[in-house]
This record gives sequence, C-alpha cells and structure tokens, in this order.
Amino acid sequence: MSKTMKNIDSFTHVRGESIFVDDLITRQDTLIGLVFDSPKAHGKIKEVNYSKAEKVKGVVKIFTYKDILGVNQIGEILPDEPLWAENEVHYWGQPIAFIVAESEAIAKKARLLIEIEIEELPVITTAIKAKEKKSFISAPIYFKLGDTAATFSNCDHVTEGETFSNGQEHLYLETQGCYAVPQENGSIKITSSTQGPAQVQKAAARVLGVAMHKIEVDVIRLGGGFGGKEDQATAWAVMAAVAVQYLNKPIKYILNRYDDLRMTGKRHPYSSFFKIGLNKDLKIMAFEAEFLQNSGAAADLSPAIAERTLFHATNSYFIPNVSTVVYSCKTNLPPNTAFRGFGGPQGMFVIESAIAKMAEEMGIDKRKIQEANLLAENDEFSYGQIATKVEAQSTWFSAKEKFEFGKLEKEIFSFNRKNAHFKKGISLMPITFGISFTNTMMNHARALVHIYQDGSVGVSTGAVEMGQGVNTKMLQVAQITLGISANKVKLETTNTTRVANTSPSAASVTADLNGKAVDMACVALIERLRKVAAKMASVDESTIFFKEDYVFVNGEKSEFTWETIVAQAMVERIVLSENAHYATPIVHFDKIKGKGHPFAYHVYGTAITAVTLDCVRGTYEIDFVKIVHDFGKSMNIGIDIGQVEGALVQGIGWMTTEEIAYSSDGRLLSNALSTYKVPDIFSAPKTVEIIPAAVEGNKMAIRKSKAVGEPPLMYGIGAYFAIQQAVKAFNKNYKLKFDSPFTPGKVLTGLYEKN
Ligand code: MTE
Ligand code: LUZ
Ligand code: MOS
Repeated sequence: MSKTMKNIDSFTHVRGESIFVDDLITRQDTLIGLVFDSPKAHGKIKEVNYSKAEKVKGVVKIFTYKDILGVNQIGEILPDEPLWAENEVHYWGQPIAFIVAESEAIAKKARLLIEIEIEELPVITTAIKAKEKKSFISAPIYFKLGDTAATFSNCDHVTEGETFSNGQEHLYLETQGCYAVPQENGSIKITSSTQGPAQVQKAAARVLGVAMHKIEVDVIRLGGGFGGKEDQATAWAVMAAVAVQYLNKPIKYILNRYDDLRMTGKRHPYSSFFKIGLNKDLKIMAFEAEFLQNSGAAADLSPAIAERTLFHATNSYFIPNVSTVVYSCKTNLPPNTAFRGFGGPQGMFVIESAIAKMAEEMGIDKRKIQEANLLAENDEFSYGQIATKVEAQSTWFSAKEKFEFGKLEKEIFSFNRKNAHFKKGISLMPITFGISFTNTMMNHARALVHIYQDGSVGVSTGAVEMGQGVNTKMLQVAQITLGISANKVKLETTNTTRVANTSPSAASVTADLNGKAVDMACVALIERLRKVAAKMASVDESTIFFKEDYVFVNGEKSEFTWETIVAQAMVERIVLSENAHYATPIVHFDKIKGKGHPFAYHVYGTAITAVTLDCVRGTYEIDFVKIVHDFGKSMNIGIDIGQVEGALVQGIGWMTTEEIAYSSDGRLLSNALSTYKVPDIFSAPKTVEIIPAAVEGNKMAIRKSKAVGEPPLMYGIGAYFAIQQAVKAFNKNYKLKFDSPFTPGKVLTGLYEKN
C-alpha cells in the first residue's frame, strides 16, 4: 500500500473553483435549450400545436424530429430509441421537442403554451404485467451449469419464493447537461457531462448526418455519474448539437432537478422467482432463478445489465447446478439504465433472499448456510469461468475474526433479551464482483502522454473523472513510471480529438484500462530518455533509472536532472510524445452458449452490519458496518476507502429508504427529494470500519490495485437482512418477505403482522 496521495481535485472542489459544464464561460450569443416531454406514458400523438409557444418573445425555434438531417435514433445496443418522439410516446417524460430561447425563463414560459393531444393507449408499469403481455425488449438470456431438475429430487431441503427489488435514482449532484458551440465549416464542439464521450460523438454524428470528425466532445469532469451518464447523457448533447447545426449559435442545456428526475431512467426494478435445494450438510446443490427486469420503454443498456444479473446470481457461493433466466421486460417507464453494480446487486439480493428463506424453514441461522457454501479455489461459476485467487472465504473468516463476530452476536442477543421495544439485528454479507466489461470488445483504452520541453507532462486518456478519483490514479501511474514528482504531471480533459473511440468510463474498470495505457506510454518514453541519459553520463543504458526527478546510475543519484535529459532529447530530435493502447488479454465470452472467461479478475469482501429497530415507530438506525475488503494492493487507499464508504451508503439507501414510485398511469410520484428519501447523516451507519484484506493483488489490475468503484455497493444488501432479523426478534410470527426497500412503513407492518 503506497502512501495516500490527496485527490488532485480536492483543492478546487472545496474552494468552489472546479469547473463543471454549467460553470463554463459561455459565448455572448449563447441560447438556452429546454425539452418539451410527454405528459402521458403511452399513446398516439394526434396533434401538437406549437404556435402559441413560438410566438413568445425570445423563443428562437422549437425543434422536433422533422428538423433532423440524419437519423432520429440514439439507441446504442438496439436501435429502438428516437431522439424525439414521432407519432407515439412510450413513457411519461419522453422528449418530443426542444425549445431554444434567449433565456431559461422564456423557454419555460413557452413550454407551458405547447398544446398536445394524445390518444391514450394501455400503460404497463411492472415487469410482471409486461411478461404477461409478452412485452419484451430482447430475447431472454439463460445461464446453465449442471442439471438443476435432476438435482432437486435428491435434495434434503427445497424451497421456493419470490422477491422484488425497486429501482434507484442516481441523484448525481450535477444534473445532466451540455454546452454545444459551432466551430468552422460545420464542426461542433460539445462539452458534455457524460461518462461516454465517444458515444455522444457517435450518436451526434448519426443524428446530424455528419462525419464523426465534425463532432468534438470534451468532458472536464462530472459531479457524479453512477452509471446514469453512461448512456443517458447522450440525448441532451445531441439535441443541442441539432440546434447548433441549424442555428449556428452556441446552445446550453442544463436540466433542472425535476426534469432530470422525470425524464431519465434509473436502476432497474426486478421481480424474481427462485428455487433452492440443499443437502443435509447445508451445501447448496441446486439453484434456479427467473429474473424479470423492468427495462422501461427502450433498450438502453438493459440487455447487458440483465446479463450481469446472471453473472452475479450466485454471489460468493459455489453452486454446482444452476439454471437462471432473465427477461428484459418492456414497460412504459423511462428506459432504465446503468447504476453502480449494473444488475449485479439485483442478482445478489435474490440468492441472499433464497438463503434467508431456506434458513428460516430449517430453523437455523442464515450465516450457517452462507458459510458452508463460500467459493473456493478452482470452483466453476455458472458461466464457465474458473475462480482463481479467491478471497471469499478469507475475507469472510477474517471479518468474523478481526471484528470478533461471536462477541458482537452475543451483545445483540443480550440486548434483545433486555429490551422490549428496541431490537437489534446483525448480518454478514459477502460479495464477489467480476471486473471487466462483460461485452469483451469494450475492454480497451488509450492514453496520449506529452513531455513538454521544460520537463512538465500532460496526460490525456479516455477516462472520465466523476468523483471516483481516476485522474489522481492516472497521475500517480505517470509519475511513478516516469520517476518524477506529482506536480510535474497534469491531467487533461477527456476529449475525443486526443483520445478516440473509447469505451465509457464504467464497469469499475476505468483506472485499470486507462492506467495500463498510461503506463505503457510512459514506459516507451522513459526507454527513449534512458538512452539519452546513458549517453550524457557515459554509462551503459542498463544502469540508468529515473527517480525523484533525477537520473540514478547504478542506484546512485547523479547530477543529471529530469529537465536536463528532456532538454537534451529535444536537441537530439527525439519524440517526447507517446500514444499507447491497452486491451485486456484473456477475456472472452460466448453469448450464445453463456460460457467463457468474461472477467479479468474478481473483487471479494465481507461486511458485517448491525441495526437497531425502534419497534414502536418502525424506524431504524444502522449501528455499524464492519468490512474486510479486497483492494488488491491499493495504489491510493484514501480514495479507495472513500469509494467503499460511498458505495456502501448508496447500497444501504437502495435497500432501505429509497423508494421509486410511479402511478398506475406511469407518472413518477417520487419526483422530488421530499418524496424520495436518500440516506442523510442520520441514516448513514453510525460507524464504518474498513480493513484491507491481506492479499497479494492481481496483475490484471493497474499496479495490482484492484477496481473498487462498484463492488462495495452490494455490502448494502446486508442492511436488509439485519433489519429482517431484528423484525423477527420482535415478532416471531413475522413471515420473511423479500420486498426492498425495507422502508420504516414496511418494518412497522412486519413488526405487528399476526399471521
Ligand atoms: N464515485 C463517485 N464519486 N462518483 C461516481 O459517479 N460512479 C461509480 C463508481 N464510483 C461514481 C463513483 C460507478 S457506477 C462506476 S462504474 C465507477 O465509479 C467508474 O469509475 P472507475 O471505473 O474509475 O471505478
Ligand atoms: N457497462 C457496460 C457496465 O457497458 N458493460 C458492463 O459490463 C458494465 N458493468 C458494470 C457497469 N457498467
Ligand atoms: Mo458504472 S454503473 O459502470 O457507470
């Protein structure tokens, strides 16, 4: 573990000097965009009357699909999503038109004057209803290992059940937005708050009907993305570009919070059905699950997310017979999208529920079943990958030992004996998360490194900084590989003209992919500079090493500084720029067979969560979460601990208080922070302890520092089962339900249900 370097953004963040899209200095003739969206969830558009809106002074033009010169299509995985609705609307909040005006106030005034007549069609809001109606986005996906049907008949214990996990609002602090500016000869520069600049570029070129080289996308940083800007930052940027193409004026569009909440997709709600079979030694012999994913009205990333649900359907357990299927169900909700964990959390919630149900029926502790089935070296995942360097058991047992689980458990039993109106519960939650884009072709990245003639360095990559600290890690890689101090290195914005054809910053793999590319570029540069240094010092090249801004010869600091060598390289006309490309080796996956080796490696860990219920009110507090987490060899433990804490609280929110609600006619009811409860300082755990697992790290990770962005979100699932145990401690008649989030309302019902 190297000494923690401070996040390079913290200085400007705390001073309010960091620049986001809305902080850009705009050109004087900049116009403001605003979407007019569907006021109904499903229907035929009979008529839209823009005449009153167009007459508002200061309205420049209202754009619709008719103004598109290219193709009205922004779907990435499937071409099923128009930029602007044509004759039908499929969800409440679907963009129909784009008002461009001199100010936001004018645009808002105009929006209220647009008259629309919609012939309503039946609305589907749940995955179960969609499946009944055979309303699907794509074909179901199946993973199979062994033979579940034959195995169940030999099991000593079999149970079945169903679960529901709700969606989740990303609630990035910075709402979606963009600023598009005309350049020469029909080129457009778009500054976008996107995780995927190359996708914005590609979609804009397609919709505008221009070559990709006409579109430059620049990303400074995001005020959070959490997956919500992996695919869904595209629409706004493309709308602004269409307006720029027509008006030849700069267009800015920053969504206000209400519009953002209403128009964007969220984490997918899932309705799932499971069947689990154990033998008398508590070994899980067979597991079947059917997942119904509520995909919303268009594909977006749903099929990929559905697939990852299956990858994580057995979480940290080895199960020899597995049969899982997932349906991407088409409903009349905004297209649901990537959200930290990408379908993995939804899968893990189901297996944990199945284990809990089985434990209840057998009258034993859930932890006994969990512990008896933890993954071991060379176990096979249902998708054919063989587990290696497994830390499922080691993190589990080290969490139990380091945090004195036996003692914690005793304290909770004795608290529950003594207290009538307060009850505590405790849970263990192991996680196993695969690192790589499951779509193999996306696992690549590039970096462009310039050494300027004064010795300072500029680094460009495809990585988007969204608060996760990837720029700091890129800087560390460059600094260490070049042997120079941190203040010599600058991270440039993410720009499609410097680093092209990138994958979005997602799947927790941004630092790995881009970091490896930065490392390769720096290695190539240092090789050249070693030759220059060897000549200057009149020694053999093999004795040269760069460290602390100096040339070291045979381990001894020489008189030659980094700057001298760089200056000499200029004299010798040696190229001081390097572009490198990294593509993850080994990974492959056959989507038809559902078999392969999709992940470069897995991240492991175990969390212990304890809660206290107020059994009069149904409210609860998270007493503590204690985690042993597999960071590999963390290259920045400060940033990585921050990622674990943030993901944990986000996971707890998903499982406890964050409740997305739509009316039966498809209108978002949880449409503000007064009706949608995210964790605050009172609902966050009172204490969080995180201990790095004693592991050697993995060479597939950047500097053996494992990916950390998404996996810890799933520790939050532990909160659900801790609350459940506390409810049971109060009310022996409570029948376990698996219906998340476990809101205080549901807790209260559970505490007093009679059965
Ligand atoms: N952390 C912050 N502060 N803000 C974010 O938007 N996104 C998460 C995670 N951590 C996010 C974050 C998600 S969904 C992913 S996939 C990863 O960061 C992406 O960055 P990485 O690949 O560099 O881990
Ligand atoms: N995005 C994606 C992801 O396109 N593919 C993935 O496998 C993935 N995994 C996690 C998060 N985002
Ligand atoms: Mo994260 S869901 O991969 O953006």
